[in-house]
Amino acid sequence: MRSWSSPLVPSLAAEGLGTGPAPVVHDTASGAPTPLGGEADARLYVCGITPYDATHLGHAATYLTFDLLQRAWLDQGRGVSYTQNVTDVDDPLLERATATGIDWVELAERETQLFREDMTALRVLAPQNYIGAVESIDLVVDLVGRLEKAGAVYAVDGDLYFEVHADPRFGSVSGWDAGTMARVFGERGGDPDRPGKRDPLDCLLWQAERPGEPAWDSRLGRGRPGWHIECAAIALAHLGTDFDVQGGGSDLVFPHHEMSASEASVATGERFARSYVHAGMVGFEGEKMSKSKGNLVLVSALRADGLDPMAIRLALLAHHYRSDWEWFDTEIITAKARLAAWRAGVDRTSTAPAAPVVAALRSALADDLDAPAALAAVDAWAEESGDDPAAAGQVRLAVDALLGVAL
Ligand code: 5CA
Ligand code: ZN
Repeated sequence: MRSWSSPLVPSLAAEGLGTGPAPVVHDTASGAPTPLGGEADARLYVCGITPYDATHLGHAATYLTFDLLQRAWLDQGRGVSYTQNVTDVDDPLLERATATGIDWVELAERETQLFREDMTALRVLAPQNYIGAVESIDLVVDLVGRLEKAGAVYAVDGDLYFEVHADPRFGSVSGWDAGTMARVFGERGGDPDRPGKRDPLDCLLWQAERPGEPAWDSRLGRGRPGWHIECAAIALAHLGTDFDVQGGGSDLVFPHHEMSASEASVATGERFARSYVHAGMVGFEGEKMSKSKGNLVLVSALRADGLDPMAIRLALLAHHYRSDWEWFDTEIITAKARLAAWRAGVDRTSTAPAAPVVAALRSALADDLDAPAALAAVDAWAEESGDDPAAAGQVRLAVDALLGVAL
């Protein structure tokens, strides 16, 4: 699938500003701060959208989290290999298509294109591999074959299930107990009560064709892929095993990331991802912002209102990625004022020196992607006066490279 075009990331090293440290982030699986070091290119997989509605601020906040992580890696002088999927066939998409009378392929294409435009406007770094579920069906079928060889697959009325306990480490991503898993599994697309399953948590790998739904011919019979195996197959094919980070919003910790990790490690005998990084949930008016609740604040709507995408970016960065937070329309007023203050700051002919603010930005990012601390450092610099004629240009570059904000 076509990706979008990434903004250029200036090299601070090339400007004589040195390099940054390896980022340390909170890993959901271990529950501990984890240094994401290494010499080779960092490999990142982030779960992409299910394109049945436009990008809301919660999605944008999640993708910005991994944009910051990549900027920290790039500032170290490390390359990044980034893969993101598009769940372009799944129940919610098909249900929305039926409810609105739009062809599901057309709906997916339209919303994916809008997402690309939103990401471009927000200057979010693009994945090199932007991969749809539909174009990955062969990969899914192959991976199910490997699970069959491992003896971890069984059928219920023609649908194929993954036996989660084939993975001795099942449960290690979320760390949840069986009762919590069973409850949340049912709430998030799972089918714990389906008769014929060996374990309530076993998850669907391949769903046999249902009347009126799209299906593909395969060795597994005519049908379509389950959700978790989609991300396992795409990540393994484009990044390999033992990649650095599996990312997404915290609603994906269980079952999605738990299941993908187990499927991939049973199929390959190797670890799926080294670390699991999750962004908090963004709410609006007291509830999680979600398509089904209809309380979305859309990036495209804010853009259509003439709001500077850099102000939207700053409004999102004002919250730490791990916190759950609520959007209030007043956030945008604060963000516009901040953007104006920063722009006035870099337009001055002489300012306070750049080195301390660059160091503060780097240490804030390296410390679990602490964007609010990074913003505070730039706020302070923009208020301070000084007689350095070169600093404004350097701060402009650092804000671009590390925070992705074009001043
Ligand atoms: N296609 C799947 C992942 S494979 C999916 O969850 N799609 S989604 O469109 O529902 O969400 C896209 C991304 O945004 C996911 O990483 C999800 O965790 C994140 N996300 C969804 N809602 C919110 C929210 N309210 N706040 C923050 N992030 C969110
Ligand atoms: Zn996913």
